[in-house]
Amino acid sequence: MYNVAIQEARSRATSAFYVCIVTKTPPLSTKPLPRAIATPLLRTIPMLSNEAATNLIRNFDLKGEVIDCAPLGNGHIHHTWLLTLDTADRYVFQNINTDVFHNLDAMMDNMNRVTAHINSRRQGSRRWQSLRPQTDVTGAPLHRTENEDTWRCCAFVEKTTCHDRADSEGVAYQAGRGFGMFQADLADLSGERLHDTLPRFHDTPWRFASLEKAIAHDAYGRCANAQTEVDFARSNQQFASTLMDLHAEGAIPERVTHNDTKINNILLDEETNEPVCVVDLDTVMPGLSLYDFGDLIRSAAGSVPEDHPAAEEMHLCPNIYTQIATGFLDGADGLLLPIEIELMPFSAKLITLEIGVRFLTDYLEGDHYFNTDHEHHNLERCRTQFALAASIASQEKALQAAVQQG
Ligand code: GN1
Ligand code: MG
Repeated sequence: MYNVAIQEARSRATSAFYVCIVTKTPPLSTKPLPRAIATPLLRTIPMLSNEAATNLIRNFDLKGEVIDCAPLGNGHIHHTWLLTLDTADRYVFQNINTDVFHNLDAMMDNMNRVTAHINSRRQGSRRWQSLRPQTDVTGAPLHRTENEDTWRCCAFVEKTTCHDRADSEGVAYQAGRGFGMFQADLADLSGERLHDTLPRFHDTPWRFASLEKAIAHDAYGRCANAQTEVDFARSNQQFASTLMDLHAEGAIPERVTHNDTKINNILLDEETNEPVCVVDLDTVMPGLSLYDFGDLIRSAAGSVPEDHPAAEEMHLCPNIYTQIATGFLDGADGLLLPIEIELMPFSAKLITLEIGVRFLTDYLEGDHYFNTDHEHHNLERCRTQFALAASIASQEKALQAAVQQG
């Protein structure tokens, strides 16, 4: 009975998805976009004045004066700065997006437990470590300013780099290995189950249901721009629940996972590319390993960036896929079950589809969730994601074979 369920799910996950995504979906649109009829929210990176930066370091009780303050990274949710002090110490300050994260205590509780656990295992001269969150002058893990901004501070991890995509096979392997190590390290985290900081975060069927609501409301009159993408999403909806069903049937375990494993969320040693530290820990919570693996492929192994305006140039780079998968399995060190290993290519296309659906939903809802910097930014992102999902689907069998042979 159990095995039959797994077999059915496997065939749903592989051949059925494959057939549908490759042959039944309409071609992805490349036509130019008209202007929207309502004006949605366009958010730009706010400035951080010298005075505000100085107040921040005082409130986190850091010694010295700020000599440089620069925006850091490409996150879509928080705004992040790197502050350099005249002591030569550098700190990362993040202005937390409290529209997205409501339960800040839960978020910081998870983060403190996870970072302490990984740091407690640090051995000898190995650089592998976790973030070191600083408390503010009152001992609180976040600092709230007079104008209600919420800030977090961590020491910058020196002599590291991060990559927006895997620009070499070596980087791909090491990024995969680092995220695998992260899961392996957390496999024996003791104590209560971590908080669900963003409930239903990787509930793919719920993401599809949210898209349907956005289509029904069409509050910004944008649906007409996105009919091809809406059709594409709908034609792949039946596969959305595959991983969740397997989990519900007991075939895939819940673990402590990162849930936002973009390749730029891992810092690699600037000389050797060895993994050093996984960052952006707000979404660390109970989850499925395959969503972490899949999201790493989505962000790292595409031929062009997520924001690339010409979606037809997006495809999966199979050599990068193979390196990431090999690294992930090496880092996870036997943690993954055979069924999880088999579903690795499927998870990559599923999460790519899921994130595409989220971009499309946000586009239809007027760009209230992801930071955007031009009018059709979220639709462009959706198009690259759907093109990537289709490309993964077309290579799925070969990807499976490559990792199993390797
Ligand atoms: C967001 O903020 P950032 O870039 O780390 C989002 C992820 C998406 C990603 C798409 C909390 O991550 O889920 O995959 O954008 N994070 C949240 O690039 O929603
Ligand atoms: Mg993030």
